[in-house]
Amino acid sequence: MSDRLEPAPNDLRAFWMPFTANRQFKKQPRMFAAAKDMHYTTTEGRKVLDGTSGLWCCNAGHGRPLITEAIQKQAAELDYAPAFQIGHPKAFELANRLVDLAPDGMDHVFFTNSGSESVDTALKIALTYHRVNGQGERTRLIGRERGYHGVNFGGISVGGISGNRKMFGSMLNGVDHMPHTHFPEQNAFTRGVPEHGGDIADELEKICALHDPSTIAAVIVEPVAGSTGVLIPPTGYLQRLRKICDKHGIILIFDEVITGFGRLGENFGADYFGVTPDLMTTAKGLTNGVIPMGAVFVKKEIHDAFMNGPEHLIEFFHGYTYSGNPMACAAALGTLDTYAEEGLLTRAADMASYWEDALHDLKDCPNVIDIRNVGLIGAIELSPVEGEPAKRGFEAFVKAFDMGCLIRITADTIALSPPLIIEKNHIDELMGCLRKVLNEVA
Ligand code: PXG
Ligand code: PLP
Repeated sequence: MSDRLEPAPNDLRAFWMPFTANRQFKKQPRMFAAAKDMHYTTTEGRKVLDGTSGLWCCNAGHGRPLITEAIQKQAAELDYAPAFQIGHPKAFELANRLVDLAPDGMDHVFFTNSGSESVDTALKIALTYHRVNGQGERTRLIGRERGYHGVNFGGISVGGISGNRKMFGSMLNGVDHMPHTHFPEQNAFTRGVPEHGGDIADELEKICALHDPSTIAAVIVEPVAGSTGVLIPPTGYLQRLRKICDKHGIILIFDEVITGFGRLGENFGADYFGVTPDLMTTAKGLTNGVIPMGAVFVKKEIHDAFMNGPEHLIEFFHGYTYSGNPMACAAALGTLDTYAEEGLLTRAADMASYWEDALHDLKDCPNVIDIRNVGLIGAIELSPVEGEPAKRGFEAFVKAFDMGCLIRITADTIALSPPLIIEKNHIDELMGCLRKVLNEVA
């Protein structure tokens, strides 16, 4: 890292920032100029503890040498190779390494550039699979209220966050939504997986009855809903979904963009909950967030159903200019090496109980109405200011940043997902900072 930090720019007009309160930001900018391990450094040279792994993606922390070296070497050796009809060695090596990490039977990987692209790719694989399998009438897609599946049209159609949908017209046809799994009255302040509510999965049976199951292509859920404020599935819920999908020949997609790559203390959420989906969407932790990349994991039977017809013809009419981009592959391989060398994919399991205790200690802070945790994920839900939802949450975010901690907020819920390299002293520092923040927000 160079000693000199890049100065803050003084003209902020042109950049229309994503998912940002642009006018507020430009009056009071927050900018990072550097990052190493557990900390960011702002353009003023102030250290900020990373409580969120960037945006849930820098699972190995920042500035990790194996990743940096892999990218530098790759840029000099092979910068880009066409993604269609031509390959390069690292894409194949990476795909093999990934399927070795995946649940048994998920033997193939399709590369994308983000979680949103992984989701739209998985929906297309599901639809095409039924077509090539002689069940072309299966066209309906089922998501869930409060689900987040990225921002592309497929993802917002199956997604269940109203703010991400309401401006964008009718989206995809033939989509329905299951109810969400959040039961604060029964489950508030549960440590880990909540007991109440697993039977809400049976609502899927009602949806099947309504539309006739033979019209349904796929069901997509996040094993743990992250973006919507950390909703942990009640005991038995995912098992029930799996059973209903099996009964009706419906493809079950787990969106593992957040839960993949060690967040819960196992390779994937599927491993943690002991339920194997048919397709699994990933991104984020795949490259430690360093270079954009996503991957869809596919069960052998689904992949093999495509491998028909004349061999010179394309089997799946889908792909991105940057699918399996060499730089992204190098970053991913450096990331997997880092995870393996440091045992990071299971480290959340070692830290989870200390994390849980420290988090739930904040129960007595003002305005706290729920605390939730699983693996190295935490959420603190605050009561909204009357008539001004999201205000208290936003104030907490700004205060925490000023006090040296990076947190995420969804409306009035604080979400935490620190790098998996976190030590106990960092957990103490983060919770200490949050206690001060919560005592100060009005
Ligand atoms: N699926 C899931 C489950 C996600 O969490 C996406 C898809 C989309 O990934 P891309 O790479 O297209 O952003 C996500 C992304 C937050 C937050 O603070 C969450 C995400 C992204 C940014 C912020 O909750 N999740
Ligand atoms: N728009 C145009 C005009 C294009 O030519 C392409 C790709 O060739 C795309 C969009 C899609 O870009 P990407 O493959 O990076 O998703």
